[in-house]
Amino acid sequence: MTRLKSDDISSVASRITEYDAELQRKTGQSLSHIAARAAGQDAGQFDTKRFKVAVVPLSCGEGIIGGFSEAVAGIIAHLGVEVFVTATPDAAGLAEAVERGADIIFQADDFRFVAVNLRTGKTADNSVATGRGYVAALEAMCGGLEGKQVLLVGAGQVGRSAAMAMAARGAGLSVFDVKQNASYDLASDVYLRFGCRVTVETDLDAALYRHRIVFDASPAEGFLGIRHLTPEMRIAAPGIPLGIEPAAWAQAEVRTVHDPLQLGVATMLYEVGGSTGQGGG
Ligand code: PYL
Repeated sequence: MTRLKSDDISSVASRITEYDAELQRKTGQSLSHIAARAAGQDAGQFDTKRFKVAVVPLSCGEGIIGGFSEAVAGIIAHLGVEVFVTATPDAAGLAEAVERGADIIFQADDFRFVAVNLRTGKTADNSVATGRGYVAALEAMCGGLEGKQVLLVGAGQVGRSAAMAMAARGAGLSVFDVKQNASYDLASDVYLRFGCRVTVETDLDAALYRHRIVFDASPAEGFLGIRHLTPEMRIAAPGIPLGIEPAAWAQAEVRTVHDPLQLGVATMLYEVGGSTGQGGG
């Protein structure tokens, strides 16, 4: 998992309204609707007033990322839920969150970013939620994924979550990973769970010419260029850094969903806040 930098997230809270408007232009749906659907919830049934959320900074490992907790809180506030960042980090922050009446806690160390519902015990993992959230956004952007062929780049935690969510929606999958056995492992897991065959790609450049829908769940930079772009291409790109080369971004942006935290955090909130539906790692 690539570690975010302060610069990646410095404008997330201040630009969240513009971000949501852009998302609606690209997908026809708002962040709350996409995240609710990704979490198996009905946005209309989700009572945002029921919850108080605490974001607790963690100083372990490489330490606190400036602005990270505030970015997470900004996304949650935008969704209409009461939220605060604890004044203290770590164990003191956990105690502060509980003492101030938090129902749900968000916290991230260098290995996992999780949400925990203290009332129900439900948990959500950012990698799993990000895969699901981006699939819901891609589905909205493409008018459905049933019977459509998608090239998944990256068979890591996010890519795996996305593969399962796309297979569940009836999409045809091709997968490329620099570690070929990761592709074959994912292909066999998808076949075991859904009975559908996944094509393992070994030449990424050639695969990009043959696919109109791309899910970039890799930390690779700039592998998708202008030469690959076509007017009907649709791209979901949770991967940081962006897999689309800078020269292609101007042309690709209108058909690409890409953000450092928004879709994943929103989906986590609906997963742990929801009454039914799946959550967890
Ligand atoms: C959750 C993000 C998404 C992509 N990479 C993940 C990452 O950067 N993880 C590290 C998060 C560290 C947060 C730090 C803090 O500010 O509380 N412990």
